[in-house]
Amino acid sequence: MTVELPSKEENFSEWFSTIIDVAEIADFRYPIKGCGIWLAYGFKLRQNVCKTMRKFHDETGHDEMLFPMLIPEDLLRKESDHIKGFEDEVYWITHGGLSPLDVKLALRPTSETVMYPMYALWIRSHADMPIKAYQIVSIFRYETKATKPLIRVREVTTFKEAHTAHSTFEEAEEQVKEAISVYKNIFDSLGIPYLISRRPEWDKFAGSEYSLAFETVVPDGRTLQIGTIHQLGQNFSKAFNMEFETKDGGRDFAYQTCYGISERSVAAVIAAHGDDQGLILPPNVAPLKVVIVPIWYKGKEEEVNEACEKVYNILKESGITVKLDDRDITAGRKFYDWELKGVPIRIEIGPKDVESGVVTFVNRLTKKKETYPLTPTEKLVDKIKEILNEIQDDLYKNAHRKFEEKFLHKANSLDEAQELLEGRNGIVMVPWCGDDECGFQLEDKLGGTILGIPVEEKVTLEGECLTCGREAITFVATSRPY
Ligand code: P5A
Ligand code: ZN
Repeated sequence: MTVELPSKEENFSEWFSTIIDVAEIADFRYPIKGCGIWLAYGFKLRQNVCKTMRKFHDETGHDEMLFPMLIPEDLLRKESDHIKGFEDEVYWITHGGLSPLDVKLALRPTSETVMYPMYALWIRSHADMPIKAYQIVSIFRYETKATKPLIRVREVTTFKEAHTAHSTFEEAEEQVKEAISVYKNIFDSLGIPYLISRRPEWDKFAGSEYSLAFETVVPDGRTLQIGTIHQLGQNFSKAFNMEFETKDGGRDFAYQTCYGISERSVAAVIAAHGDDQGLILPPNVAPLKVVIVPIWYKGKEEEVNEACEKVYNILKESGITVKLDDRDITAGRKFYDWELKGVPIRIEIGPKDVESGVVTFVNRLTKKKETYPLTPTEKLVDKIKEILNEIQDDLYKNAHRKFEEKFLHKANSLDEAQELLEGRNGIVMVPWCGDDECGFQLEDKLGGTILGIPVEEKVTLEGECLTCGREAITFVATSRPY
């Protein structure tokens, strides 16, 4: 059965839910809201995104570890701002079998309070630092806003959280910078455009000194926060008694940072690159880079199959993930399926190709068809790698062009800003005096959210605070977020 996809540009939300289902990414019919199943194809995509996260963390000296999922109530309550921020989102375990537990156990909503008591045991002197650990695990948040597959879930199954400890504040500041560059590398290799901003005071991570957020924009013009980085200062280290001997023999508490990314990053890949025929997956993370479809004609099946198998083996040996689709259904149906699943290159081989010693490529992004000689095989492999690189680059460029041209705006008046947000135009920068109260009023008037002060965007400043009319000290990014 084939389905007509909703238009991605005109009805993104519908398109997204449909594609998750028909491209076999995930199934969210499980009877607990916000909990879903990664299907085989989606799981492979997720694994590849995790691989990308691991690569950039590992190569900057982060160590992958694994900590418990349960938090005793007293530990979760140790840092007072932290628990205030998470209180309404925690799932509690109250019983072991039929017996009530002496101490309630929380399912981790994030792992600061799991990891830091252990850090306190590990850190005796400045020489024990830095600690740079991460894990990719499930966390649980009883989200009150409407849940949405991969975007807002209650079991976050792909929570990459990194937690660091340092002997000076300056080192922790350097770590924030490294985290920014790790996250840039991750999102860049997924081809996802982003704006980095410093969250306003009232919206920083519970227990942090300040928070930075990466935001992307999906086709309906709403922003999606795809990652955050937090300077924790000494808030947790004091609460967890992470005291150490300094270089000059004194005592101090560790300086910390943490940063996280979830399956929203997979949602962002899907949102950034698909079209009305389905997904278009960046070759860097596509579960299959190439699919081979035999074009059978009566009496010519054998030679077509032979050529298909030959190409399949050549690609497999050269390390390109490839599938030979020999299902007994029409070739047209196969084209449809693999377009839906976003496989970057389709190779078609029919009797005519066999006769002329060529294969036919179809590029999923440009839909361009091209033939290329089957031999010498090294050249064929090089050609395929070249097309994969082209697709990777084009996806990056297209997504970034669209982001910059369509979704980044500046407004100097309330009307202008309102109109832009109303029209679902992504991120709108407006002048702001820096006062919290003005910020709240601005959010009310705009019917939007202040994301924060852009960290790297160079916006020249002219204008008055849209709420109070005083001279603005900065531009803030505003949007309608998911
Ligand atoms: C940083 C890692 C933290 O929890 N503690 C450890 C810090 N930050 S955060 O901003 O609360 O979460 C990090 C990112 O996780 C994604 N995320 C979610 N994704 C899907 N469903 C959810 N319910 C959910 N909650 C958070 C966001 O991308 C967020 O930026
Ligand atoms: Zn103001």
